[in-house]
Order: sequence, then C-alpha cells, then structure tokens
Amino acid sequence: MSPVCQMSCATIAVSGGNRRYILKVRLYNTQRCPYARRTRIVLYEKGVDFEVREVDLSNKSEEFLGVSPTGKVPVIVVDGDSLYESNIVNQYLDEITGEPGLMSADPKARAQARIWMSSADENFFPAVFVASVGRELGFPEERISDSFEKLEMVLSFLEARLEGRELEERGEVSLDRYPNVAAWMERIEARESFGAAT
Ligand SMILES: N[C@@H](CCC(=O)N[C@@H](CS)C(=O)NCC(=O)O)C(=O)O
Repeated sequence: MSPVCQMSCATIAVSGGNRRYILKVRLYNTQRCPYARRTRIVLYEKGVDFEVREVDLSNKSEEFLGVSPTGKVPVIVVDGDSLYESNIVNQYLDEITGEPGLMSADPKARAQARIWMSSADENFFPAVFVASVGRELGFPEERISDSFEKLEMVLSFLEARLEGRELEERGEVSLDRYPNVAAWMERIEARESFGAAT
C-alpha cells in the first residue's frame, strides 16, 4: 500500500463557494479487482488520502455488507454515506477535488468519455475476461471466439477515438494494428497513480 494511505489522514479538503469541507474517505477495496483499481487510480491521481479496508469477497464481513448494497467492491464511505459503482465514484471524486479535472470541461467530451466508460463495462471488460481465462474455466469455444471478435471491435472503436491525440502485445490480441491504443496504454501505465494503484 502506498505511503499516502495513512489511516490517520483519510480526508479530502473540498472547496465549494466560500466554504472548505474536510471529508473522510474510506475505500472498501479488493486489490485484484479491476473496478477497485480504477477507483484507486483516481484517488492517487487526485491526491486524496484515504483509509483502506481490504475485502475478502469469498468471505464478506458484516461490516462490508453493511456499507455495500450490491455486495461488490469498490465502495467508498464519505462522512458515513456509501457511494459505489466505480465510474460514478470516480466522477464524484473528480468533481469534489480541485483542478485539473480528469473529466473535460466540455460537455460533449464528457459525453464521449462516458460512452467509453459504458462500452468498457458492457463490452471490453467481459470480453477481456472470457478471452484471457475462458479456456481455463472451460467456457465453450464459440463464446471464446466471440469474445476475441468483441475485443477487436472495441479496440477498433478506441483506436479511431484516440486518433490525433496525444499494451504492449497482450496474449493473443496484438496491439500492432492499434497504435493509438498502444500509445495511450503506455501513457496511462507511465503515470505514478497507475503504479501506486497496482
Ligand atoms: N459495476 C461495478 C462492478 C464491480 C464488481 O463487479 N466488483 C466485483 C469484484 S471485481 C465484486 O465485488 N464481486 C463480488 C460479487 O459479485 O459478489 C463497478 O464498476 O463498481
């Protein structure tokens, strides 16, 4: 765990109008969960100190079930209120912390970012899961080949979206044909917050 996660300083200073708030943030986390990792990246990216409670998803504690209506991680508890769904939590954290924002000031660019978040959840993550461990889990070949098709579809979409903007090869999907995606992944992976959240 990063040295910034000190139990004693789990707070965010938030400015709103003339007021300044201090919020206490506790993250219910599972280290290997990609959704929780998203939230950890945002917490580090925005410099928020937070307290971590590691959750054993195979043996959910009463405490965790008390704060997580869906029984899933990540959940953050802010001043006694539970917030969950990683994309929503991340946008909340972005909104209450200072500039620079992770989301654009331009509404259309924000809409495009949300389209990608939705597509990542609905198409990309499930396809990555089936493509990477589907054989190990004994999934039918048809489902596995469908997931590779879906991966190529999402990567083509992302490649076009990243054109003109500022993974290495992974498994059976080569990013050679997706240079914008490969360059974007390199930029993300080089960020301190990404390393801290790993
Ligand atoms: N849509 C949710 C997905 C969260 C999710 O599926 N988390 C998994 C771990 S990676 C979980 O907690 N699973 C426990 C369960 O389903 O019982 C989000 O983005 O936060």
